[in-house]
Amino acid sequence: QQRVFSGVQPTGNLHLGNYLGAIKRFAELQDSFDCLYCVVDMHAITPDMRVWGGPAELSRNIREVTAAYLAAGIDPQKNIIFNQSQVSGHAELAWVFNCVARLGWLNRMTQFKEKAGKDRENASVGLYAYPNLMAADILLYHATHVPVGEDQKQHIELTRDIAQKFNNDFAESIASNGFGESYFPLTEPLIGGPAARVMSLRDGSKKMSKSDPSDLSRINLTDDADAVASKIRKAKTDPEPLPTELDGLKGRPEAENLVGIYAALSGASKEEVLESYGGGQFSTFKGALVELAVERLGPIGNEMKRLVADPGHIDAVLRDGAARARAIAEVTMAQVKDIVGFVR
Ligand code: AQP
Repeated sequence: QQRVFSGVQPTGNLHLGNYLGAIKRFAELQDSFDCLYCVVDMHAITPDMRVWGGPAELSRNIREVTAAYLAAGIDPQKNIIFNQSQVSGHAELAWVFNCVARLGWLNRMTQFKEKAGKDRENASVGLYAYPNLMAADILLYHATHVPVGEDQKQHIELTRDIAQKFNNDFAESIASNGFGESYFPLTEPLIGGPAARVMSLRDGSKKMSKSDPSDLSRINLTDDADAVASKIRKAKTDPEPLPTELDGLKGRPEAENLVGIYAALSGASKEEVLESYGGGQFSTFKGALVELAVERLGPIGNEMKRLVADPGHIDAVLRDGAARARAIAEVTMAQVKDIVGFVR
């Protein structure tokens, strides 16, 4: 069975990168896969508490991500929408994986290096072990595919390494418990499209990110039309007109980013966008991008605000999703316990 799992951290400032790299694609996959979409709230508390903002903000952000899933068209009946902390299997399996993954593997994770910065001694153990919890999120449901942005590729590779090592280490027990040659699948990332890595509007070398101190660097999903327009108009560009061919975008990261955003929002390829706007001035293209972004994002932002204003529906969706996720997770955890040898 082909199953999709993916998640978004409730860390505030949901932006266009999260939407194009992840949430929009989640909605597109719901017709072809059995999908679980998680609000990964346990990952959200891995930085210092001053960074994640405290309990009230965490709760608000959990509801905001759920609202974004619903507003983007993910059907909570057809798919499972839930928050990670409500299914204890995530933490239980993460512990097993803490004992499967090697320190050397985690030491190579670039996201930890970036997020811990120079003050590594003060980074939380959770931030370091984050990829093991992510592997648990995915493998708890035997997910075969994970739609993510480009930045998460390394973590999916680690998930495969963990699955493989578990399958090897426990090969005999896996076979004697009747699971054949391997227990966990080697999950494939689904990365791609013109917006797999949306860049900051202020600096084409940095990815658009929730934690960028400049609000002008990103388009938030709840930005109103005026904010979207002003951010796109102020987006950094170079003085050259848009090229007519894809090759002409080389070495022009800001131009490439805006073309990629237009392509992803419109469903066209970057080549097609350049066929329409190549050779013209940036101001003309930016005007068209503003119009498209407002048309596509406006209804999502409005629906998110409507849902969050009365969170009863959101909370009911999360409760129902957690119960359904738990039913799958409990089976996995019972099997993992048998495989590892924990007496039940
Ligand atoms: N700029 C991006 N372009 C494309 N995809 C992106 N994603 C994030 N940024 C971009 C994808 O969104 C999903 C959810 O991300 P996340 O919330 O789990 O964490 P993140 O990658 O740490 O998000 P941010 O916005 O970059 O937060 P900070 O500032 O905390 O680092 C993932 O699939 C991710 O690939």
